[in-house]
Amino acid sequence: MLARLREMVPRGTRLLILTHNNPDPDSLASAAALRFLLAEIAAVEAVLAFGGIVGRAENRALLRYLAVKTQPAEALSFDEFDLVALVDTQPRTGNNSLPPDRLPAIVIDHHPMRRQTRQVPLRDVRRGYGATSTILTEYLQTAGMTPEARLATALFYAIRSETQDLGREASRADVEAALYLFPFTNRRLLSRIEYSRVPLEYFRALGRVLKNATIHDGVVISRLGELEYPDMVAEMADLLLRLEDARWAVCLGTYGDDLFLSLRTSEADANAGAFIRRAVGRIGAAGGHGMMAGGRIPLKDREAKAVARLEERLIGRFLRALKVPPGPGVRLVP
Ligand SMILES: [Mn+2]
Repeated sequence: MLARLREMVPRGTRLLILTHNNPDPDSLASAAALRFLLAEIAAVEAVLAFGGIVGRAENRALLRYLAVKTQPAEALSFDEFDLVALVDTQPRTGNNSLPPDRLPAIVIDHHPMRRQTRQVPLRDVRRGYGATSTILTEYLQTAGMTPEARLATALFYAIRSETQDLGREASRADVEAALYLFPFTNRRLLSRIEYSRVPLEYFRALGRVLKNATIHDGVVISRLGELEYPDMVAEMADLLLRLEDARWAVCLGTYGDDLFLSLRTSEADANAGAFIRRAVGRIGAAGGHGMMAGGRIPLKDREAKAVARLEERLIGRFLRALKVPPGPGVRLVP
């Protein structure tokens, strides 16, 4: 892979590294690592970009400490770049800002392989891996490059958070990458990321999440209303899945002109990604892994009633697919 990267990205290449929209630690750390690697092996200064925003306090802290410049994908002119690399996402997934007519030159990811990815000249898609950051860590190791503290900290935090401390969908490779990185991390930074301060709005949103949550035979569902940031649905689904005996957690909320949804399950043999893609169907874009998945549906009608109808339809589909009888459920917080 390293030899092919060198070949594909000669000195002077104008390279764009794109993560998925509203990036999480795994995609941000992976992008930073790829940039670092290419600067070292090819003297190429790639541009990092993503669509949407980084909302979650931990992720904002990570990006701040990582100290890499990023650009909003919305403001990019893709013609200015010779090559595009996608990390932690793939073409035509609907969760990145790559124009649909543009084929990336490089894809590094750990989600199931998409059809269009097979046409990508340099692709490294490892479905069995818990994090894309693990793949990048292996590249650094193979290249004999020691990651400096901030990058090592970001990669380490990314692997840990993406796999819930190496417990969710983590492979042997993820454990090995985390062990390799740990001595190079800055523990003070790590702690500051993990225990980052949150804005007042966070607690207000949390209050709404808990108030709106209902339990349906092991399935916890919450409608969050208007989101402070899109990935809040994922953060809250993780939280709700901590309920004893919860098998699934589903969170929905709107941000801008889209409805975002997130799905989490405690069942290791489930296929949350396939499940959410079936539920969303053609009205939006969705995908994920075995135990975690997400989706986005463009709203045709932003009116509260229309949104509520759409949410109810989706929740109905989830409950039917999980063979849970319909009904109002039991309130999480009476
Ligand atoms: Mn990932």
